[in-house]
Amino acid sequence: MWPCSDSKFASVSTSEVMLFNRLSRRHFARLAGWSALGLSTKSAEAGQIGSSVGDRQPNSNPPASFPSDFIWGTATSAYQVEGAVNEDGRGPSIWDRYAHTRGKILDHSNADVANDHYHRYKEDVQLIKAMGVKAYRFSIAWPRVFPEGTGSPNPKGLDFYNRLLDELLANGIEPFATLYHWDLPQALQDRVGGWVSRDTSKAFADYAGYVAERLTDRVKHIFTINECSRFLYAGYGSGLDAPGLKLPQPVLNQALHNVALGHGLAVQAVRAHGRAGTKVGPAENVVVCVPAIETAANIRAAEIATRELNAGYLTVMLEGKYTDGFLAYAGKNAPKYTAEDLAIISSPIDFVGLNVYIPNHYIVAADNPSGFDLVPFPATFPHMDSAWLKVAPEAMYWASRHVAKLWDVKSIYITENGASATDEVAADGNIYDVDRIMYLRNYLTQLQRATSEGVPVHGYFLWSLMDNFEWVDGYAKRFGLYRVDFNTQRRTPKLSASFYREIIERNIVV
Ligand code: PNW
Repeated sequence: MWPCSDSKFASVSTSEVMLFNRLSRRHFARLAGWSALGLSTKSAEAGQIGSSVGDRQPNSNPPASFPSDFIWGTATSAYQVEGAVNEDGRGPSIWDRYAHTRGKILDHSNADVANDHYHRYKEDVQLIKAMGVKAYRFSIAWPRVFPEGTGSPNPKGLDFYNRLLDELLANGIEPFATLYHWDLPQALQDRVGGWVSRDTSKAFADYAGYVAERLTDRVKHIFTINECSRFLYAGYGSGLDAPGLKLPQPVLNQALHNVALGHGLAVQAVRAHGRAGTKVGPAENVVVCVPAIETAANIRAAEIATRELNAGYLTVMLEGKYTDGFLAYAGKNAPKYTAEDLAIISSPIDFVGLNVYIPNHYIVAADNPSGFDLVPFPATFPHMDSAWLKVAPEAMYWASRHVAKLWDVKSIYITENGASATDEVAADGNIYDVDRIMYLRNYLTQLQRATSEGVPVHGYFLWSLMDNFEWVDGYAKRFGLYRVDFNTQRRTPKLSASFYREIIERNIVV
């Protein structure tokens, strides 16, 4: 940990001096990055001290790298950043309706304007480039492309993504597109009940095929659906997210099946209509099961738990069947389906995208029929600015390792990881989000642990490029590498933007 081999014998005061120097050196090393990102350097210069103690590199062993072809990315989604909800023929989505319903959004906001990314995308591409980020995961708004959900396409809506793609590629940034990030056309909700009907699964496939045919000359990686489990349970079960329904369990389970079916049909549509070689897969918020203590028995129990607790999503997509545990638990409320449905749902995919933020459960082995127990979370478990966002870096390691091992997955992308923080603006105008940096540093260390063991994680998308509309939290929770002033639309890089830039440049955790 300390720079010198004899450091463990050093007095506390010497250690403190060394640490101060080390921080100071790193601070200055970052200056190039800061100015490139437009950050103020005045306060940093004022902190300079002269000493030879800190001239050594912090670590005499070469730091552990990520694979040389590792893809460093960042992510957003259409409804959260685009704004321009009434422009160029876009139809309304369930989130427009929901955000405009009194009392649904914490700060009474909506995403009519959001980050105005629809008009400022060129500026935003430069924000990506300034960090040296190599790939950008964005989502396509279904209601821009098919304002009614089905029927006549709206070429002007698709044109926005043509412009965005051209701008990304002109700047050397690889586009990764998500087809569904929760903004269902309101017309489909009104006409058929949204995901309660398999008509929506079929409509999704038609939209997927239409997009694939027109964009896969430039987009080589497509994610079907973002976080099936989250939007389904929150939107149709608890009623917390759009469309705000609290459906009975059998209907909810059928909707769950329809979402998985929609994923499979979309995979097939991308294969049928996209250019040869287009890669496609889901972006799922895998239920992360962490062994409470890393014993062989607990690790095995956590694997069993992972398979069972993801039964409706990743497990059925990757195995082509619902687990016995899932069917027994659902009982008479289980979804109705055919063998053909299961074959569609498990259509071969090219990679698995994982959104990893939290440990959903700590697991211990148990002498019971399931083979595992869930350990309760103590009230003191630390979290970031969102109450749900528990800080447990090892979730990153276990999520990717379990998925690779359980289903022999050959390619994984971490499609989201990031943190909300309060992001106060300091007197010098900078945002010193060292709490977000702490979160990221530790999660990335665990990701490096995974890649160094051969877990095939090929890329990482940091959520998010910039602060944006955080669903029911409105603009009250900030996840960005860039701060956004939603009154002026000014974007300001946070310290974490410099941190990420440094990581990408050196391909190690810094
Ligand atoms: C993801 N949880 O949502 C979404 O894909 C993003 O659109 C969103 O902005 C981001 O994470 C941050 O919230 C999640 O409760 C929402 O575990 C909630 C949870 C996980 C992901």
